[in-house]
Amino acid sequence: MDLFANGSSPIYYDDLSLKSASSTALSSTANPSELGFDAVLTATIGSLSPIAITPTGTVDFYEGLTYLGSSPVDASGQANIAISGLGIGPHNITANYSGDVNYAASSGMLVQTVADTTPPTISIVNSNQDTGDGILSQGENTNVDITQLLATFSEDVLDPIGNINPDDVTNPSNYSLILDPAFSATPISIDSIVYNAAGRTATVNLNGGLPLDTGTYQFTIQGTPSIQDDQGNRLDGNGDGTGGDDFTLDFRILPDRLPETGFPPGLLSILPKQSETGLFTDLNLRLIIPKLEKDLAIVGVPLTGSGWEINWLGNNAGYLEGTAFPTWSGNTVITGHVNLKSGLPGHFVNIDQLKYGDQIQIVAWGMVHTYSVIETTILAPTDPEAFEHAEQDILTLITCRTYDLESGSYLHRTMVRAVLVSVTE
Ligand SMILES: [Ca+2]
Ligand SMILES: [Ca+2]
Ligand SMILES: [Ca+2]
Ligand SMILES: [Ca+2]
Repeated sequence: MDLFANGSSPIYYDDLSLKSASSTALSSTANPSELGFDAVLTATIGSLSPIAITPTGTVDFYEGLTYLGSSPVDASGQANIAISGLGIGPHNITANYSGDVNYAASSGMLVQTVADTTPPTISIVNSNQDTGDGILSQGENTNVDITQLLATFSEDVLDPIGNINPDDVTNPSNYSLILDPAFSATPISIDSIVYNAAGRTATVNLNGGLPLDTGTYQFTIQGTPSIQDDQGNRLDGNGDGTGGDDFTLDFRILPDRLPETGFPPGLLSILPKQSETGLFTDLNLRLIIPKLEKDLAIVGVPLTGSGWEINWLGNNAGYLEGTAFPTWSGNTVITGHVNLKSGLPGHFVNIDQLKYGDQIQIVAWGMVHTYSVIETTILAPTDPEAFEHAEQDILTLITCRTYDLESGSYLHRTMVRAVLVSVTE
């Protein structure tokens, strides 16, 4: 007798009577599962037969009437399928076991629920103009003209019609840009937001379309009230997995030009009153140049909307805010006058005499950081080389050179670059 010659009904009935009954139990690795993540469904084929013969055959999986796929029953009597792309809510899943020589067919069911409990995060922020690498990084220093910031979210976020819903991605009050956050905390206008749902990117138009001035900025995207996904999960600004907090990004716009570090030689320069933001901070650090017999206090020169204000530097050496803090890794830029306002030479007048291997020291908190000169060069005032990024501890000294009577300014800058070679007590 050939039971399997065809699928006609009477033979199928005979077939059932000769096989053991099977059962199909369906389970899921995650139920509810998270939107966008796979859950693996397992159909386990069981038997009531006292003789345990491993079932063979295949299992077809359906979501409602939609075929999801098939999988062979393995040596442990199981068939698996990874399901992805299911929308939020409950889904009726059916597993149909084909049966085999020993076992009759059977089916199992499961309600797979998909939920979204993951809050959106900020994947990347870029600027327009672009800083050259497609990202405005945390703590980045740049001198490009920025009129837009572009925030990309990890998932699509709520964008109701209009811009006034407190949770709307296009509501300008969900964003802020603050100039000089530690001192004057001046808000920069957020003009409008354009949201691209496909790219999940909010383009934030700033400052009336004018490029941001030089200075230190903090950009914030609100987690409360919140930019949120369509399930009400609020922005996870700090990326710790829990929503409802702000995203912040600090960056600096540096000047295009190196600072003027000299007054006209031989003339007494009259200074305007020092501005409040231009006040220097005594950093309790000293700059020592043994070859030139210099031992100078280092003061901090704040970065303001008009660049670094160094007119009041006097007999000090000035650390330019925005470059690496002295003795920290990175490129530290320190400036000094070539000519003082009295018209007399300043302390940096002879730094062009420093040669390869000469030493420069920074004394900080009882430690002597010794740097060895690797390069002395003449730069144009707009040359960005002085501010080149460095991973290691680099010290860059700059001052002016070549006073031009006609324009009343210095035509060149002298740059001395040195690398850290030792730290001693
Ligand atoms: Ca979500
Ligand atoms: Ca960048
Ligand atoms: Ca909107
Ligand atoms: Ca968080």
